[in-house]
Amino acid sequence: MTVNGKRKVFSGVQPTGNMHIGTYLGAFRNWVKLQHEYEAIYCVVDLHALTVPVDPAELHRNRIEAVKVLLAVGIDPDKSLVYMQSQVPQHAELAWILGTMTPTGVLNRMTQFKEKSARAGANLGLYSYPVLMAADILLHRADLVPVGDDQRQHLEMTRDVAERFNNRYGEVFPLPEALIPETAARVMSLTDPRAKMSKSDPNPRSAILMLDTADDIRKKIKGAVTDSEPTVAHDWDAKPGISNLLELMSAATGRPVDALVGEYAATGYGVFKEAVAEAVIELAAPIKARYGGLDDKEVAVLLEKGADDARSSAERHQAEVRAAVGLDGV
Ligand code: ATP
Ligand code: LTN
Repeated sequence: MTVNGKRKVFSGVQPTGNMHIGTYLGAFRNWVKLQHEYEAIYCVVDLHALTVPVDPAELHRNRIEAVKVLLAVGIDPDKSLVYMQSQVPQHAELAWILGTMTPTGVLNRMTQFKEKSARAGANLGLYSYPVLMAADILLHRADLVPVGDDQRQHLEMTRDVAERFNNRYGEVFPLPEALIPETAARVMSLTDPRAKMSKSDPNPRSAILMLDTADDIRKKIKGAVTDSEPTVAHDWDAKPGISNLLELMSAATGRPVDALVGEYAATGYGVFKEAVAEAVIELAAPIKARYGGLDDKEVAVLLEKGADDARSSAERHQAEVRAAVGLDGV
């Protein structure tokens, strides 16, 4: 949807703490770039965070932390609208309406639901998680959604539900496209390179956090699980650990994977890992510095305004949905 000649970008992040380098490279980096070309709306999806058991005080703290991380990576509140999902009730209202046109067969196939319910047990919120996500995106009539590779299936479902709505009620929603980076779209765990680097991994050595110290980063990368054959090569089947580090370094430095393989093929893993660590430290340093200078009170003021702006835009859009389905007025 074009507003003032600009297309819209929307994305969300769960306030679940432990923001890691995968989140940055897979998603936030694109968020920052896109805010210069698009009308940008970025949301801390705190209702989504309730789908697994969470301590209220911890959730409360993590919501502010998440916003501070967004500001630290370079989201500019003069360019982007930043707000908390729970402050805008239209998300939940639209999710209900979209839920009535989402077949349960589709939800049963969602990989993230299958994985998370196997770990934490199933609940209705976890099951309908992708419907709320579709509502987030469609509420704002977004054209583009920058996410990591793990969200691909949810984006496809969002397009399907938008099409189903449009076919039944008329053209209300543009069909949003996912924007997934070419490198580091799925940064893998340092302790198990066959699993995604994840906030919820209990092993602290599995993920490089954006606020880790240089020393932590060096230790974690030095200890990253790799194979015993010493050639640095990009081969996800035979060398997932080294392939992950190559992609991480490529994304951090902007140098192609091939060039890195050329330089480090014969140096052995030790030298290569040190180079990866230094590249990641350099990437994280300015983010950490900006984070340290942020003030919680200023962030709260920004969020008040963000919620006001998001609510008024959401209400305009939601009025159109209510009218389309026959829920306008009395
Ligand atoms: P996690 O699985 O780490 O607990 P999540 O993926 O459920 O977290 P968010 O932190 O909300 O939830 O994800 C924010 C964004 O970061 C999403 O677009 C997601 O695709 C992306 N992302 C998360 N982990 C990675 C990763 N390891 N590699 C690339 N992108 C990632
Ligand atoms: N499911 C996403 C978070 C999320 C999101 C969204 C991303 C919720 N709503 C809307 C993009 C657009 C995740 O787990 N990373």
